[in-house]
Amino acid sequence: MGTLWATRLARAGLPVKLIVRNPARLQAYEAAQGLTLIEGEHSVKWAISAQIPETDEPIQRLLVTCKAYDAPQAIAQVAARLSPNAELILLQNGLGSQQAIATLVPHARCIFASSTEGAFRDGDWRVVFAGMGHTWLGDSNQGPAPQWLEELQHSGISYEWSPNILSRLWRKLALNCAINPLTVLHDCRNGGLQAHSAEVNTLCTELGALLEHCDQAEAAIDLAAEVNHVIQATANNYSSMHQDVTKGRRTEISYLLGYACEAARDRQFAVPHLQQLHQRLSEHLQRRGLPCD
Ligand code: KPL
Repeated sequence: MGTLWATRLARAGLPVKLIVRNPARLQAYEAAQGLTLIEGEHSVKWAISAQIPETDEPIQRLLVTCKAYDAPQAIAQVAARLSPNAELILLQNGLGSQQAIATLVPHARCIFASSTEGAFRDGDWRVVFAGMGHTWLGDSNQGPAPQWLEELQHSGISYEWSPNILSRLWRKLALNCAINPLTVLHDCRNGGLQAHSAEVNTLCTELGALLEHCDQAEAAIDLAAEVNHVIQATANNYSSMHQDVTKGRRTEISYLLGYACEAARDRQFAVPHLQQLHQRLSEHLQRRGLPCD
């Protein structure tokens, strides 16, 4: 997502800078001489300048695109560089990391985002734009849309300011909780869950009740219908969590199922099926030598 945004912003003539993890990554990036955006037959390399977190330069606006489990630490590394009225756009999956970041940098404005854009890397510093999608942005404190939002339009990024971004993030979290863990446990494509519809629907009922209990009643409306629709519409795809496990990568379990179970625990709300699913998934990950947080 970071490459997808950076290249499109650069293409629109906006001043973009990358912050890469460490000096070794900076050296690798400099050798590649830029970020490449591949759209259909077209492939264009953008020589965007890059730096490391320790660079001594104030940050006014920061797009954070690392995984949920890396994001708070990444922000801690640059916190001292943030201008007094800095803005952070947080593009993490699930919930939990955004709130952790907002606590870390209380003076910055945190804008939460949720996107359906599809992209994958076909090499280091290269991204293939796989599917047009849409991005919702919003302020968890329900503040107004920032002025610069129109710049996204000029960059060809389809977006919308969402007055209730938390509801969107909760809804996406519920969808991911109902689909992704089961695709891992049954080792199937999303469509394979059609053979486990009773299990899926039980989870949807419990997730819907949890959403209502967390003051997110809007996010609970017709949840099971949407989950079943997504399963059908993406029947041939492997879920992102299934892909992570297959490739031996850490999953975002803590920010999806983990977050849902913790929200239930904090409110003393019983979610036996979600808890059991969390337990089964944790054991599965452990057996494969993957972190279960
Ligand atoms: O968002 C998804 C993912 O793979 O992460 C789907 C499968 C569409 C819904 O859970």
